[in-house]
Amino acid sequence: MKLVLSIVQSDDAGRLVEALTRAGYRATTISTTGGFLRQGNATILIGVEDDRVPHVLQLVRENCHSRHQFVNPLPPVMEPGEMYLPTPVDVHIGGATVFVLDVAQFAQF
Ligand code: 2BA
Repeated sequence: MKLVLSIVQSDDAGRLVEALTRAGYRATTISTTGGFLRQGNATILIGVEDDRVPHVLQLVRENCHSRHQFVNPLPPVMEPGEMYLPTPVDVHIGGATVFVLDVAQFAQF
């Protein structure tokens, strides 16, 4: 058994979980925050048999889309009287960041 851990953008999470559930998979969504942008995203945990992993990854690929976002970089340390004009930076956010982990044991009580 594998645990597919997918970090996706919040806007895609609902559609992905719906597609997974419709296809008969079980999923858990955790609200998470990206370390770089400090913005909300979603981490979706999907426990599946090994041979189902390619199909789960296909559903993730189909339902999660990359986007561009402009962010203001952190201001530098300034001397009194200096002025800082922030220039927004274009950040490309991937559709999904996926980790596939081996499951040592699965139990439900
Ligand atoms: P964030 O950490 O908020 O990163 C959002 C996007 O910012 C990243 O998109 C990447 O394009 C950019 N970025 C991140 N760190 C950067 C840096 N040091 N310099 C320049 N640009 C940077 P993605 O790579 O698609 O990542 C989307 C989200 O997936 C991340 O949100 C984070 O929550 C998660 N993630 C990505 N790689 C990860 C990893 N190796 N381990 C754990 N979580 C990861």
